Amino acid sequence: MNRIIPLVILVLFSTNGFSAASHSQLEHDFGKPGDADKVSRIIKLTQVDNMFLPAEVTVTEGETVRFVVKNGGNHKHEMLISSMAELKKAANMRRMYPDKEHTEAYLLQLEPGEQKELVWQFSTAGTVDFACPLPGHFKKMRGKIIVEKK
Ligand SMILES: [Cu+2]
Repeated sequence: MNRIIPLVILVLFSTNGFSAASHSQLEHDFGKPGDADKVSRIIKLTQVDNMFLPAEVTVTEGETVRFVVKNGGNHKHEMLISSMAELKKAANMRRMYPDKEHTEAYLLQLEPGEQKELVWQFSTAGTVDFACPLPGHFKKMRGKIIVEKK
């Protein structure tokens, strides 16, 4: 457990110096890819056209959760976890470069009917946003992850 703290500090400091970093190096102060063996909870989310159900979930600081996301709609959807500022950037990128590949660790891309999983560890208490950044979806298709203090 003790090894986690220096890692988090390292991530916090390293992201501060790279505010103009490339698209694949978005801020990670909301956490990091989690260890599947440490998952304490499964959170199921369903995507419809164009909403997340539920649109608000609560986790605890330090907790590793497995998101099981199902696209129950008739259109392609994504789920991207980040700050609202970064989500807006991502949505703009998709509008400007619709054919660009996106491979962030905290991104899921789902065809209609598809289900995918994302294991994530939330490092800091606060609020983390998520959204489908696809054009025409982004304004409505948003949600919040409340990270409660331990
Ligand atoms: Cu969508």
